[in-house]
Amino acid sequence: MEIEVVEGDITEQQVDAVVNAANNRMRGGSGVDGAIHGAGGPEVLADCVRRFPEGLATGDAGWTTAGLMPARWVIHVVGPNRNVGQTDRSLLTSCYRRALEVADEIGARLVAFPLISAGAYGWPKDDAVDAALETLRGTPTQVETARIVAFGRSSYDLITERL
Ligand code: AR6
Repeated sequence: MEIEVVEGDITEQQVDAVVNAANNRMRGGSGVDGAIHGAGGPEVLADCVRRFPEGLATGDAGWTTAGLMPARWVIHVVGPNRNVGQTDRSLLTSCYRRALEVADEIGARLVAFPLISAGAYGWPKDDAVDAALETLRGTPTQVETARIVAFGRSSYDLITERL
């Protein structure tokens, strides 16, 4: 699998699936989650309610429609929230591994990822990048390209430096 980095907004990516940094309730939020629900429109939330009536566990992944976005699917993951003491790194790497498994289930070959847990959930950015890169590299998958979408120049520089 190829790993590429772009600077931009994940909702605008012309990919098969975009990964959402969601929360356990799976009913929207701020950051990437807010942007995805905003750009995808109400179909995304309706599909979340339909497919995830009980929400989603931390470290797990599941898909919905991408609604009005150029992508076909959203793969929602729930990263660990450092701000409430969820410091278990395997919950973060699990998000990337499970996202690739879900991508394989739906047949997505080009998948865009944000830096899971690196915003509201307070994971240190350099380790969030390392966790992403090592898990994307180490997980067998049919996904051909993982595109990490850096939100801003400093994130882009950090990711390319560690790639
Ligand atoms: N495109 C790409 N990356 C983005 C975008 C965007 N449009 N917007 C923000 N980022 P966060 P988390 C970057 O907070 O830490 C929500 O309320 C951002 O700069 O979106 O996993 C959810 O509902 C950061 O580097 O996700 C949850 O409650 C990274 O994406 C909670 O926040 C992740 O930031 C999840 O927190």
